[in-house]
Amino acid sequence: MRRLIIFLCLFTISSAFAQSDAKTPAAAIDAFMDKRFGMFVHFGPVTLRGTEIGWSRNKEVSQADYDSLYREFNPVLFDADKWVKTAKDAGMKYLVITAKHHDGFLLWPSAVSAYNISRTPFKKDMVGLLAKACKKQGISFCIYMTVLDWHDPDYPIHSPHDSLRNVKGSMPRFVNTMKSELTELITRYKPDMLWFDGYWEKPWTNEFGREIYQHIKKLDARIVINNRLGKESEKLNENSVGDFLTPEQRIGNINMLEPWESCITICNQWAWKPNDQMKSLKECIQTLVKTAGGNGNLLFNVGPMMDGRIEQRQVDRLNEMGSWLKRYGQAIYGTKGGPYAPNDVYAATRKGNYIFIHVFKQIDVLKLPALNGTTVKSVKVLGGSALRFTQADGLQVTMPGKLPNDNCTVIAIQINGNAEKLPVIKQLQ
Ligand code: FHN
Repeated sequence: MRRLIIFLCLFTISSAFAQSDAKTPAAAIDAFMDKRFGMFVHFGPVTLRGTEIGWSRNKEVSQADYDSLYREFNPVLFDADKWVKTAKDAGMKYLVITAKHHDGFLLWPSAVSAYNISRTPFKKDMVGLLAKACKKQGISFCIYMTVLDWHDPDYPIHSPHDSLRNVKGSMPRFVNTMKSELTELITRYKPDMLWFDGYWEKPWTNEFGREIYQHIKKLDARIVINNRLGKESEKLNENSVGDFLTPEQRIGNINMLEPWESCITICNQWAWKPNDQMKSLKECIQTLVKTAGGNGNLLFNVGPMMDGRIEQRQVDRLNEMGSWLKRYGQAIYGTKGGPYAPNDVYAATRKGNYIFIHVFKQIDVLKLPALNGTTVKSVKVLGGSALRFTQADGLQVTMPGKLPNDNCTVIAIQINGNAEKLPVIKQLQ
């Protein structure tokens, strides 16, 4: 028995070190925030209908039809290496896969719950293949897991759309199942981050959230966890559970104190939708820049098609973002937001003794509020030529006649001190 306890302790410690280079949970959160840009993937049998994952069950798609889609689910063109390469080429540093969404279907061969990918014609362990591909290509592997499950009879809501909202269930049994599924995911696939969702429904409580949080931290103390295990969604405090805030489909406000990540779709729907409207390159780049300018990360969502491929137009758009990041990425990765809050003309990031101004529009003179006690030593287009500037009553920079990049051009301002210590200035241009 003594040997078993020693082994289990050593296993837990080694598995924690194996999962992240970070030495402490706080360092793991800092490392996560330095990544700035990740790929969100919403995928499952619902792609056979092209409707929204989870939400279209018992609505656009009958419950019986939706729950039998797994029998046809066979994304034969799924290639984990290609998904991960698409993320990498886009300049994304982490990938989050919906291993279990509200419809309860598991994208891994679980021994805990039978409603899983091993029972489909596809059969393969999609979560495992993505974990392996991420490790091979140096992308951080992360998992999305819902805390509500409209398919599980133990969960007391079987459909958000009708009277099946308060039926007999057993939350203690449901939470135990969730713990067992999480143990499988953590011990098999060693995710760096867990992205929970579904906290808003009545059966879920902060107490369940804290129970799950502790369960995860016992298995791997360095796993970063979002704030959706708890009911408090707007701030990190004694009523919240998790390590970072998660504004959704919007760019979060500048926040230098609490880690945060905006999750936003490249199209409109989270899961694949035929002919869905896709965001322009300008909107994609400026969304990323304004998020980083607010000191946050952007988790940008794609919904792969039923055959397992990500639509080429989405791959191409992400590639264009990657090209922009190849030129200006040093002004995004590992930076802090500010000191100027994002506005319609520019956003700002900073690192060491540099302030990066991400300019969205063609202007003659860039006017920046004074940074008390700071002297500007040089100003240039990042990767380009020096620019003339004056420092009377703030900073005025004479901009190039034509911006090198119409979507967003970065100006690098070298100062005489540490830019990361400057207070945030919320004054608009
Ligand atoms: O209901 C989900 C939705 O399907 C999607 O997964 C988003 C992603 O953050 N979260 C929930 C809506 O708030």
